[in-house]
Amino acid sequence: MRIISNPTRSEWKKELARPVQKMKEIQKIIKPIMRKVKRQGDKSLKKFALEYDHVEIKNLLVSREEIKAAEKLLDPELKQAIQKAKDNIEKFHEAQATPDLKMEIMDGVTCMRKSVPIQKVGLYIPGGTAPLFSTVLMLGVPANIAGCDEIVLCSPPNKEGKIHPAILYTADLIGIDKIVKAGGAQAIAAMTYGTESVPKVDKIFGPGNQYVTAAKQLANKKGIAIDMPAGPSEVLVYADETAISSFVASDLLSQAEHGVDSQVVLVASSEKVAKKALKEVEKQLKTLPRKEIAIKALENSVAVVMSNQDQAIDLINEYAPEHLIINVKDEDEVVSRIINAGSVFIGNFTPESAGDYASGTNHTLPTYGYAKNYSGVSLDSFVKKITFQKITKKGIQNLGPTIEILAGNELLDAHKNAVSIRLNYLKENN
Ligand code: HSO
Ligand code: ZN
Repeated sequence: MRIISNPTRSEWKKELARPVQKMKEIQKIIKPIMRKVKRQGDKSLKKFALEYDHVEIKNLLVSREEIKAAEKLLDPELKQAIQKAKDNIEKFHEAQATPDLKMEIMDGVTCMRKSVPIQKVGLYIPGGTAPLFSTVLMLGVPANIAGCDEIVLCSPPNKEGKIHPAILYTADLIGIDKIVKAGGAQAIAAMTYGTESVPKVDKIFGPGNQYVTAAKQLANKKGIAIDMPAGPSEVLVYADETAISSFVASDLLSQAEHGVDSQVVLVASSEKVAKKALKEVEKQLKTLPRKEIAIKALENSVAVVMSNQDQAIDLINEYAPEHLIINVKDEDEVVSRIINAGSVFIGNFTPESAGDYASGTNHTLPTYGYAKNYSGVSLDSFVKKITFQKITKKGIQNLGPTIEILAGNELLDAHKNAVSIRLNYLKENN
């Protein structure tokens, strides 16, 4: 991990550039996959499972027996931990419900707003090197609280044709009964177009590799909503001399182990703080089973010395990290000035892992600088907000003339007439 000292504003972009994503090229590869799934449905999903997952799948849907068998394979300790995490995530997401709104704006004119669940949602849970059953909680729990009618979960099968037991157990605990053995772009295509086994959904959620991300973007072009444009995981730690360097290092490594394309950034108040933390990174790295992945991620990573706090905050807001850890003396001041970040972790005893798993916040967050204009997944992501209005005779008499003037000045006479016709009717019938 390289160190740079007090870069000028014009250097920030270059120094903090994220690893390039070749979305256009990947989209070229996945377009034919999407097309095949659209035309051939389940048959193509089985063909792709053979080609990419190297396994013959007879039934794409996971059976009750498979779920029961998965449950038996899990330690009671893990089941308890999953339950605890679920409780906390439920608590925090239930509290996010917004009450329906009803307001008499002026005499006879009432406006209302109501949250309505998105009917069908699709959750994608990656397979690969880590079985992300925590993501099942992060997506499934709010989908349930929102009241979505149908929740379908797709995850790639392993070489034995199975989905990781903890993913199955967690999905079952939440009550998701449609679990599909399909991964990659083909799974996203299945949820986009629908197949014999997979329902077409209204919105697709979840992380994935570049192929999954590109497929979600194509799905979005076909009119399916997506949670957000996702990229590799990242964390920025802002540390001064009050930070405990071994903690800082552990947080940097916790994100670096996600994938070779992850990026971690340390913003340190002095060179001494940066060097101490990086020495710890080297030390802890040696002990990690996923050190090969972390080492590659650290090559994309940087420690930036920013001696001036105001400039450090500007740099953080410019980078817009997915996760921001604040380990500085003036934490309240810094927290109050953060305007671009997916999720913020405050103080020496708040590791990012808490939010990744069990504190209650959601870990599906905007990466790649999208924290500038996207929020992380929350209960809101699973609902639409519909507005309603009711205007009485008195109401249209009160508001009508204003609408007539506005419509007339926009040169939209039909709009104006929709009001005038009612006002005249009321004049004639009174
Ligand atoms: N840090 C990841 C989420 C995760 N970490 C799942 C562990 N498991 C993206 O926010
Ligand atoms: Zn993580």
